[in-house]
Amino acid sequence: PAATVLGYPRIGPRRELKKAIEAFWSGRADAGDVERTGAALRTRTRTRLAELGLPTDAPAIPSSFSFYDQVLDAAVTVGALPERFAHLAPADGAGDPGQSPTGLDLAAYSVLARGTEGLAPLEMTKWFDTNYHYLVPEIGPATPLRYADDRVVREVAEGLAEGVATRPVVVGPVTLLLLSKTSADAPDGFHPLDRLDDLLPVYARLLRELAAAGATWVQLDEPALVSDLLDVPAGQVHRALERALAALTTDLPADQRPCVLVTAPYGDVGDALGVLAASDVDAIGLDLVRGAVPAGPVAGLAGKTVVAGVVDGHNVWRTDLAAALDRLTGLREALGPDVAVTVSTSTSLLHVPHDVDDEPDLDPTLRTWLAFADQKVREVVALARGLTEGPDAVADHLTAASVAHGTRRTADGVVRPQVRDRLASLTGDALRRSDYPVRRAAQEARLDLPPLPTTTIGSFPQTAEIRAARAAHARGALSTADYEDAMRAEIRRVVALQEDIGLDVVVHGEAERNDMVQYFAEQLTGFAATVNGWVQSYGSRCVRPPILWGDVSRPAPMTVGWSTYAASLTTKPVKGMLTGPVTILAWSFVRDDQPLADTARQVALALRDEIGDLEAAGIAVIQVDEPALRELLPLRTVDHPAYLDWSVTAFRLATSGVRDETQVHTHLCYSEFGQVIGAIDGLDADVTSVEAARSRMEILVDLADQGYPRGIGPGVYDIHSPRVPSEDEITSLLTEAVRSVDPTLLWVNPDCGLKTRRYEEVDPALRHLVGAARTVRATLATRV
Ligand code: THG
Ligand code: ZN
Repeated sequence: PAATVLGYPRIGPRRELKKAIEAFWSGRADAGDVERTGAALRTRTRTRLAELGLPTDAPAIPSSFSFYDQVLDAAVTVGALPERFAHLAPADGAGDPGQSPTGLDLAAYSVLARGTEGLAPLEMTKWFDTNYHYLVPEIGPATPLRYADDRVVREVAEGLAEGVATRPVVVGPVTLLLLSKTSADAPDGFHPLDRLDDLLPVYARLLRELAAAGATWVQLDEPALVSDLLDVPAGQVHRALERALAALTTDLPADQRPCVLVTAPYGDVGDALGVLAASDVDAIGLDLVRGAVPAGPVAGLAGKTVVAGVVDGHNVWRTDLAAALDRLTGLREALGPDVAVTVSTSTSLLHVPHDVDDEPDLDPTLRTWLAFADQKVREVVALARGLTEGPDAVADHLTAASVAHGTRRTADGVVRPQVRDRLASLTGDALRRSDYPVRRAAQEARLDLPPLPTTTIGSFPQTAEIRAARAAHARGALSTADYEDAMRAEIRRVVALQEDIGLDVVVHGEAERNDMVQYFAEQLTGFAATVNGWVQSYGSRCVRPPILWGDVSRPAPMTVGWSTYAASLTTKPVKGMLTGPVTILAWSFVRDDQPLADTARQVALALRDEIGDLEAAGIAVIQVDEPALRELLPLRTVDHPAYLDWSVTAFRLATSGVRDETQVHTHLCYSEFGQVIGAIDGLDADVTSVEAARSRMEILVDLADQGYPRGIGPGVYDIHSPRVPSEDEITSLLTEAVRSVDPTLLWVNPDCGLKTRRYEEVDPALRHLVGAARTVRATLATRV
């Protein structure tokens, strides 16, 4: 076909899938209800994509549904159940040749994703540089690999029965293995990629089954090709890719397999393009938003199709269609007449909301600058027509897009001279505080904390009452005064609880925050909020990223009232809580008309103002969270120095305006710190808390090895699990910690915010944490 998209949102325009599956988990619905909701959403997707202009007789419409996650689905399709879940596998001989395996039922599938009492779920981690999270398959030498679930095949048949030829989308074999972790029982030196030769026959079988069901194309997503961050050298990845593609194309009779499209979304395909071109695949999907258009002919491409991802699947801006058409024409010329070009999105549309026209409250001008999933489908259709019939055939589309881009360049608020002038007038001094020893002495004198001070990361449980009050306020059923009263009552409760538990540095608990980015976006200029703009973050959980469209400034204080109210209730230091510039960018749809670094500096300056006001109001400890510092790390190592430079600069710009005696904390989530450990030092925060409970404090060894000189709070309570750690357990973690870190630099805290936990867990866990700190403190005293 001339146009396609690599994938479409699965959650539904009103989060129908989320509601259905959560109803199933809570026992309010049965699996049949969820299956019916899934089927209805798939029908809607096919119909909608056809209405938007994708043909129904060519495989332009992707079949990219999932109840939870596409990586989990691929693992389930190939039967890769970790040993601890083996009892969930259907024992009916499924997977025998000729028999169609029915795979896991929804309950078993949910157990892999969510675990049960005593059975840990698959780990979850970031999907490339997005705010989507996938489940990490576990593969060892003995993990079963067999064709075990025909759901993808049934969905092809389902489409055909409704008259729509779809292109099933499956995570490719190389990416599946590269994203898997080695199962715990594997011998040293084993890597999941060692199982490639066992996996390929399973994919080959899947391809044969798809062909038999009527699929003429299949899409294998291989985003691992664009990343240097996976632990296998590129040469080895390319050899694996060669073998995989040979097994799935060359070695299969053409009448027994669909045509194969291999995609490389999220970045520049780099040298892997040569491997793809030299193989017998039928089509190659390139991300031309992040990656470059090949400069000239590529050996081996003749006779193949390049699926040109010129429409950004990962952001919400309307495409400059004339510019995109120029790139497409350039691509066609570079590749020559023997290579077909299909117009597409750079990535799946999973990362954007469904439909701009479903946003009643958006500013009408801003709306014309945007394209959500449905609008992007129309864009690829128009571009495809422009490419085949010439620009005149789509002149209206090109004009409308360029008019929108024109108004965007000059609209009020896109450029705010005051913001630009202030940034331009800053000098290097704005990024520097006094030397740490000087600050440390001033802070110790002011705060007078015991050794191993205890604190939390900031948020306390968001109870049903808090959510209900926020919802009532949003729909006008609760006045602002009453809402604020309710929040103050919550703060009183949370502060009293912390005093009772004996925490040394207390927080106000963040009851008033819906989300750690949305809350700030609502109060800064340059951001817009959506009503229905939900995007899947993991499983049934969604976020509504704000749209950062203009220059950012802070009209009024955002958090000072809540923090000072908390401070008025206690004699202990209260920690002010802010979200850092990198995280605000990472979890928003960010303007694409200037470098991220410039946008980050604007956000940083607004935060600097807030921090100044908190300090002036007497708040002595201020935490600026950067949980997404690792998330925005570029997938290519050559891009790391520039990223680490601007991200660290933004954080320092936000935090360096305070006096010596004001203590700046930061918090970073997610365990793989290797690549950002230098940045942690560069942030120059007085205290850094990190996730460490699950990795037994490994990061402390790394930080100690590089002589990290400032305060560090390794999380000693894993808040991602409902389990309450015992006091002994925390004591043992802390005892380990004081061995690798100077105890005078050590803080004691959970490893992340508590908002997703319940008080029944948090209350005892924090008491154990304080008890453990006291125990280890006593051993330090006797040692001195
Ligand atoms: N905020 C944003 N992005 C994030 C996180 C966040 N990305 C990483 C991590 N945290 C993802 N975790 C979550 C955890 C919970 C939810 C979403 C992402 C969640 N969402 C509610 C839901 O789907 O029901 C909706 C929340 C709401 O009502 O606003 O629970 O913290 N931006
Ligand atoms: Zn965290």
